[in-house]
Amino acid sequence: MSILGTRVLRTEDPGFLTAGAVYTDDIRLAGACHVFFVRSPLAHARIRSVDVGAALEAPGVIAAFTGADLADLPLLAPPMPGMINDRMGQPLLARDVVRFVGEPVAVVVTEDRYQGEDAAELVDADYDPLPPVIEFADAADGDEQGLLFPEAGTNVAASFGDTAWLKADLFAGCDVVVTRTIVNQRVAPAPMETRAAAAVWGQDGRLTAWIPNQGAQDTREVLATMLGMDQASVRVITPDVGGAFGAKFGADPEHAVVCWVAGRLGRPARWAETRNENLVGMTHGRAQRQTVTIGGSRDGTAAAYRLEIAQDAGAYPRFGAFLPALTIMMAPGPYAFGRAEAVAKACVTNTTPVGAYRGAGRPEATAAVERAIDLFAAEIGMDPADVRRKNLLPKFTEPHTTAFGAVYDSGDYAAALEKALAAAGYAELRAEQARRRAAGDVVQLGVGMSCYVEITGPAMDEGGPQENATVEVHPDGSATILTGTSPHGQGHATAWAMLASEELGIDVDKITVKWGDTDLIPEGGGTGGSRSLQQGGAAVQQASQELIEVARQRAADVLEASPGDLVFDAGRSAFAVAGDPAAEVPLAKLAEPERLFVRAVFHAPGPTFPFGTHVAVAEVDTETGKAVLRRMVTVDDAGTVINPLLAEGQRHGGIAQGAAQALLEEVVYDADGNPLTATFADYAVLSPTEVPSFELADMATPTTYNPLGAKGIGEAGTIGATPAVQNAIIDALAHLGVRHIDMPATPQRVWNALRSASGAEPAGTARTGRRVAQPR
Ligand code: MCN
Repeated sequence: MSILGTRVLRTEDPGFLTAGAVYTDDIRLAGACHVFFVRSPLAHARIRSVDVGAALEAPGVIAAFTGADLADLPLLAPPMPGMINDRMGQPLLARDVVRFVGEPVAVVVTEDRYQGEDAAELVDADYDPLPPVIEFADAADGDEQGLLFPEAGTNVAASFGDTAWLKADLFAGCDVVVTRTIVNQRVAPAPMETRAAAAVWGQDGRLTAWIPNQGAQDTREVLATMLGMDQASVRVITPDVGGAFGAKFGADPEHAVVCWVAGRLGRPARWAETRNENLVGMTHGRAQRQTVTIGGSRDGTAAAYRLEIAQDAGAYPRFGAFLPALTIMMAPGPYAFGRAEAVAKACVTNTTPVGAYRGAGRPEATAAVERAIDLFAAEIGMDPADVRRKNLLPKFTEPHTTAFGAVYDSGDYAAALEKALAAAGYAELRAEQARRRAAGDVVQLGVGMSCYVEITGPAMDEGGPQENATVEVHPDGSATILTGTSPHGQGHATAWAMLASEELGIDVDKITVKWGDTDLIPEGGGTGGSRSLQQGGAAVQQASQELIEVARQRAADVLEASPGDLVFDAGRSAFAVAGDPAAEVPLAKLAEPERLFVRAVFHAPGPTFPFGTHVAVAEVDTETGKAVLRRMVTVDDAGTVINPLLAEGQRHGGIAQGAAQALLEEVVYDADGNPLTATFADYAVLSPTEVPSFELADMATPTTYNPLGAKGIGEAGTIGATPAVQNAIIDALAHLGVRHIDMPATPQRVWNALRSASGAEPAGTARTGRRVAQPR
């Protein structure tokens, strides 16, 4: 019986639950010093001087360095050169100007960790404040508000199309046209494990760095570039990683500084940031302002759709400046709009740089189009489910190319919608809603849905999506897998062992999976974009199958038979001669005297496009504005599922994070660029008490792009859940005239939306989650 598709328990967990994990901060290096960063308290200022003299006298201080000490090192270059303004690189420690609160300005290096924070207080940095540019609109208007990089002559980090290209007649012939600007707010990835590094230089001049990351090979490349080194002189090791959510891809300036300090002082160096540093120093996500326009006829046909994106890239362009490219690619989502267009501009502002956060660009696309569909439905007075039914692309089994150049591999969007609506009991929910509306209940019911299609496994490099794996069988009957992916909670050790076990007939618990050491595995694409199973898992399967063929030759010699006459019995993990089962040799025996291993590279024809529908049920208290998520029903079609337990875990985590954006989470700055959400007391991370148990319905439309039939599942939750929850909250108040509420739907925002809809003045402005006063 096949092990694939079964609920094998995570082999990672017994270790995590007993011996414990080994995170970067657990790496003990004899004689290590500790690095503490002095960070800018101002959002935008010219540095007059940084005096570390007093800090050097403090107890335990070994050294202190400023940007001047690192002046020879290259800047952290923006990604995607040519596409993103390359005159906006970040110095590893600020040199002349600081551009966001939290930007590293200096380091103090101490014998014990606790001494660093105290000594940092004694660093005397003198600044001349510059006008901060906090709002995107001000940034786009660079000349008047000021430029972050005067030498660049603009605050625009990247443009994707031009508003001049927008067609004047896009909505010609539409009976109804609705337009609205909506905010996809800035959020913090907030992994449980903050950023960290440990570094040591060998006698041979080679650097070894332990860094929590999503792909050691990419981290090595970025680190080597920042340090001006050859990649061959850098070894990156990935310890256990306590969550990453897109924000640990590559390396940050701090990681490079820790390595540099270790080299300069000739002794190992360690660093682990505080939660406060993490909330201001690690890249944030989302941060788009979107203007959607949708037009169509009163029968529910949406003929045309336009999306205009303003992307806040933060102080230094990172992956965030590129996010709109993915948003634009997925702009029309699963819909068959006759006409659609999208443009974007990414600008730098004096805020924390924006990077990838679970979904990276695709949740923003889904949020925009799903709000647009609901706005259109509300305008024509039609059930939002019916509007979706009318406009979804019909089922297709051959690849479908969109106007934005995406090639959707396979899809059946209407089936996902119907399945989710049936599982939710849609008709009953609407009946209950009608009852409460008629009764004028204080607590109203809302049903929100979102249909999505996303892209997983996009290739960022030339040569198309690919990944490598090495599978080795040992004489004792065990096996080892080396993978170029880099799990940090996704369960690859379990899934990759299942894939090899299926081919080799070796028990899962006898298979060890290794990743994240660039000396052991020099190449690899890491884990992001939900690429791992469809590319890395497919490589494991391919290597295992090729290993059986190598072993077949050896078995033929042992059994003195022709390879073609041999049958591999995976149940017994042995080769036998066809028709003579007594003549057999176990696979493990063929692993000596010569090692038995195969390295395979799997090339995919393209990325895959998972899809689904989320239905959220929310209750909203019309007196207090408090919204509570009551039910979350989802269909997430990721093709063939290898391990439902792992896939469901991914869905749960993603749905929770997606719902959190709709309900609570928001990074907030004041007008001077001071972060107001720099602790967990202020940044409202979701807890289990704010979400119901999730109801997951199954659907699997295999892809032909890999032999597993698998698409990605890692980000489905954050893509589908956010607009479903937002739509549900708005739907609860639709009969009272509410058409839109920006995220997060805090009580104050909801209450103000109700007041505006009834013609009353809104009270105050709600900018943050838990800190806003409850209306009385
Ligand atoms: N899987 C499956 N069948 C499928 C698809 C996936 O059984 N059809 C299983 C895979 O075997 C794997 C897991 O589900 O164990 C996720 O696989 P995949 O969809 O390929 O995604 P990745 O492993 O590439 O994970 C990346 C994705 C991203 S981009 C972010 S961000 C993210 C996420 O996964 N960050 C996470 N999930 C996270 N989970 C945790 N715990 N922590 C994070 O930081």
